[in-house]
Amino acid sequence: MRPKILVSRKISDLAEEKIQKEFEVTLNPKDEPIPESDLIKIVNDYDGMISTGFDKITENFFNNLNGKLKIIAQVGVGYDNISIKSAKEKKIKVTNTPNVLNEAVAETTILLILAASRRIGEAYSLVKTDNWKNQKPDLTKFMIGNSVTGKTLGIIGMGRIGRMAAKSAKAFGMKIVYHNRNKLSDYQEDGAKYFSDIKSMLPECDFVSIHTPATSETKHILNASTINLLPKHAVVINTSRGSTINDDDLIDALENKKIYAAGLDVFNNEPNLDKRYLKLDNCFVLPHIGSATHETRLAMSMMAVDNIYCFFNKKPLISEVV
Ligand code: 8YV
Repeated sequence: MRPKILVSRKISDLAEEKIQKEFEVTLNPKDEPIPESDLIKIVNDYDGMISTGFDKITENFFNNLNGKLKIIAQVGVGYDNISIKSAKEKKIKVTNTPNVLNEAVAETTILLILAASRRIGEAYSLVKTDNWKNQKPDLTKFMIGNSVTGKTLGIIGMGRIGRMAAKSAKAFGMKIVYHNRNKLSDYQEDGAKYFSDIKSMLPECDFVSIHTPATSETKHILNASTINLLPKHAVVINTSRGSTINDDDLIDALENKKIYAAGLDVFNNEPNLDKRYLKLDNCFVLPHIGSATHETRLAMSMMAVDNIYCFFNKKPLISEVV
């Protein structure tokens, strides 16, 4: 009998075709997240599951398993939606999809840097609402933003995505400084300046971009006491997870012009983000699309399928979390 696999959300067509060749597969044609209570009820029929960041795979989920499920292959590099502690206890494999999304997330980081510093949200809505014609284009005031070229970008979390963002930012002549748990090798640093203490780095940043996973250590890494160390012209960028930012503190800094702007792709409590962000002209927002390119989502979907394939064919996993 072929192992039974549950795919919790729509994944790329080619990946769906591939997995159906090897396994008995239940797809989710509706492409709506399966509520946690329903997931718990149905998952016990399956040997493996392909999950996404939208699924809540909590301690409760693991406590209700009957021993059939052996592997959860997440489509995503982050896995903060999964209780890894419970997966370990129940000896369930968890895999993720690192590397293949580095470029796409770095592109989104650059997009946010440019959009926030050049006031693209305001400029775009002016044209789209047909209000451009009502403006007096004063050469020193009309949609004037801040240049990016030659500025200093502080990276919090210099992993694979952080390093790719640094590499892309260098195309604009940006200088890179970074804070990370450990100092990187000279090769990986590639000229970036290391700060073991985030508080010493922040005053030097024209831009600061978060690239850490969501953990208890990185929760609210940007809060009133760290944001207050940024220069007044600083721009905050986040493509990692909303939990790294204290919303009250960032919104206060943006409302009271303690910093210049923010560009955010991720939020606490997505998609029900704090509505105060929507009222701020100096906050450019996106709906968590960091990895959303055809090429990247295909590569992520394929990697999850390949992890399932390797597991059931007793081959080494491509990217094992636990
Ligand atoms: C995914 C992400 O879109 O990879 C991640 O960690 O945040 C995104 O690329 C999301 O997790 C859907 O699974």
